Amino acid sequence: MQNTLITVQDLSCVGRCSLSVALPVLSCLDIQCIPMPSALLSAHTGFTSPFRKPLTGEMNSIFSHFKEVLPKVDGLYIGYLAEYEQLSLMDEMLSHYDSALIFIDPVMGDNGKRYSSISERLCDGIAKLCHKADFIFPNLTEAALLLDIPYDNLPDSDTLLNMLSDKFSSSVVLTGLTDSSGNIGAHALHDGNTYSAYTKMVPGKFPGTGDLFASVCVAGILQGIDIQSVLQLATGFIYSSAKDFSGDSRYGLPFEKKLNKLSNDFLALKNKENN
Ligand code: PXL
Repeated sequence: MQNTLITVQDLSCVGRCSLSVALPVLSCLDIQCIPMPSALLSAHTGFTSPFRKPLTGEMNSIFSHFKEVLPKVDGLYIGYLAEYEQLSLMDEMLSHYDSALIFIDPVMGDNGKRYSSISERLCDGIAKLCHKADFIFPNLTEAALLLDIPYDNLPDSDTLLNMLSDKFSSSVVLTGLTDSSGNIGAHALHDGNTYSAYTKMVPGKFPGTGDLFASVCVAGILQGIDIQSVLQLATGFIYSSAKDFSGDSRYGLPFEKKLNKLSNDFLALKNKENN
């Protein structure tokens, strides 16, 4: 049976991130993906002065109707939230869909800094929400914010994974890590086991990479693929999308041509899991 998932994130029209990447990736990995837009932006906030409208009132109306037309979902994937007032609705949704697997990507910042559009109050609220997650997907900046420790003095990744997992009683996928050879990848802690996957680093900062990564992981985990394979699938997909990139990195990774291979690789993993 096909899995159904609600994802709560912004719709940023220009610059591949959030719903613009979650919808195609989750769909191509056989999830019925139901979007709940948390904000409408002309472009993500890496561009100068985007139009930005939080959709808090609209989200409440959408959820009222979801309660009629969508009695059950298999997963809830919460990403970028636009304002503090959206948190009480997230609590309500988590209580309502109490059998769903809960994935939270605590989108709060990058490169050691909080995003300017994410207030300190919203950050604290997102951290509180993470206590209700089954899986969280922080990058190093978000790990520092979640643990309230300085970004410049972070412990090693295994210690960080344990601190996050202990604090939030959840599985953790820590993204944007580099190893001693300059490769980039992710570590995970799930059911007491650790996992990691790395690929060659492609120089440049590509907004939306964390959203692409989390979307592949969410699809894989929800469908019972083992965590090691999920991390390898996600890092491989990102690398293949990034390796031939040229141009303005604010527009994000050109992942579109790689969806076909992603889908085929995923099917092979699913078949292996079922045999
Ligand atoms: O990819 C994270 C993200 C999501 N949504 C918006 C953003 C960003 C990062 O800058 O600006 C609107």
